[in-house]
Amino acid sequence: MINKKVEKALNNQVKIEAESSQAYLAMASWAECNGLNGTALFLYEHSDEERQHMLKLVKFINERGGTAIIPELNKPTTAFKGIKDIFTTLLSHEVNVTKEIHEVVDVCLKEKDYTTHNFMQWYVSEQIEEEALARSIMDKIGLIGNDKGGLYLFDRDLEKLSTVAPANGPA
Ligand code: OFO
Repeated sequence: MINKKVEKALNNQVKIEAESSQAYLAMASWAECNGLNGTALFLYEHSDEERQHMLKLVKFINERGGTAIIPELNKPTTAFKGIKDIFTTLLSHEVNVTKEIHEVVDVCLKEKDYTTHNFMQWYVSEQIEEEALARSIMDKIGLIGNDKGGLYLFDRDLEKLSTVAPANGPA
């Protein structure tokens, strides 16, 4: 049977991942409505990834004899000033998620739950990648400044970064 404190920490993380998915979905929709189709595609895909992160936790909790709680979610921000605003929000969100992941790892260690600790290492690595990606996008945005042509190219670049073909729409 899964340790109760670990179960609680994992369920808290379920909510965080679900809220990440909603936050990026709101950003994707905003980008789509504002003619930034590459950015929208990238963010729709990112939203799907966060849902996968959530599902992985739900299944793990249940498989370990715990009960996953499907939570009520806070409403995400839906209005943005532009891509800089979006990706600044995204980066600070990811930094915060990393802190939360580390909290879960901390509970695992305190409770000597090495199985969950091992499971959580996937999330630790994933956060390194997500933060690095968000920082590299912020660097590009810094280079663009107010250049409209640069924004066009940036949007196209993000489309290329997405694995889903634009013609098919997000999976
Ligand atoms: Fe789930 O990795 Fe971002 O938040």
